[in-house]
Amino acid sequence: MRNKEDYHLEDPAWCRGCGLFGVFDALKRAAAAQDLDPEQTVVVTGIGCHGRLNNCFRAYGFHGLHGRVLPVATGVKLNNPGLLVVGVSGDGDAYSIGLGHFIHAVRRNVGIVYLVVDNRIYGLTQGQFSPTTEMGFVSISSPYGSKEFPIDGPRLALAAGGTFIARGFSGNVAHLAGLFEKAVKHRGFALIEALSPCVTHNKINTYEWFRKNIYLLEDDSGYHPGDKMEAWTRLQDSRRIPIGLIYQEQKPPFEELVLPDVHKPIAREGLGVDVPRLEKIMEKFR
Ligand SMILES: Cc1ncc(C[n+]2csc(CCOP(=O)(O)OP(=O)(O)O)c2C)c(N)n1
Ligand code: SF4
Repeated sequence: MRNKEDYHLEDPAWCRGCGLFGVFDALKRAAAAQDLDPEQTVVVTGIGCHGRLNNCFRAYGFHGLHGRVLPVATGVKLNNPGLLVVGVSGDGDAYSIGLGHFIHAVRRNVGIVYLVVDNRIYGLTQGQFSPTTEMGFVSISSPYGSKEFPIDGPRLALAAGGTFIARGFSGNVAHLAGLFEKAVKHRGFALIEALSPCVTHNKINTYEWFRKNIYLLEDDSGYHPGDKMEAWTRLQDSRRIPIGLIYQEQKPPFEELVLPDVHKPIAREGLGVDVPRLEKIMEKFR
């Protein structure tokens, strides 16, 4: 049985007090609680402060291009569906440059866990506003205050047919770890958005701010994550941010639908792969 420290490769180089420490801790706790095998786990990260997780969390890792976590993670899962594939993005990585991939991975229900660390800012590039930044926020790229209405990842995921939609807070590590454990057990695409302060570039959405504005869905005994309309209503409430498992349903994962086709004959003529022609094309790139 592994313990939390077995997943600790090295100390991360984040700013002191960054919410990413809480995210890292939650990942280690959840991995230890489930005794995850690092050799059967792949963490795919994008470009951003969150991307440093590959350096410090023990598992196979792929630190890819900005915004391209989900195509890589999908490719890994389809090639080796037995692996636990965890994608990690920032709010810029996921909802700005990576937004198209996000919607399609959600609707396809690819069997991966997707952790979006939402600090409502571009951290690595020194504090430009992001798609989740609040209207009016003053930053180096919005000196007169942002004029854009922010988007909400869980709301987008629900509209796109998401099957596991959760939100945690890096200031509540035990709760975030619990969400990660549930996500690992889910069959299909599991989104966890982790609200996470960037203490260096976002002086508005601090630990105190999040604590004041979030509430735990688990505290509400009348809330059931299977009720889509109720999930939608909670996500629409702009005064309070729900934390917890927001919505879950069962649908077949993409890989279970796609992979059996590999062994089937192709029904219509002309749709098969012309291998000699393909090899000729590939030869040009060698
Ligand atoms: C194609 C491309 N466009 C832009 C960049 C510059 N860039 C690097 S990280 C980043 C945003 C980082 O913000 P986020 O994804 O929210 O991650 P954080 O640093 O906050 O964890 C940008 C715009 C890049 N590396 N590649
Ligand atoms: S810049 Fe912000 S997100 Fe990046 S390590 Fe520092 S506090 Fe964390």
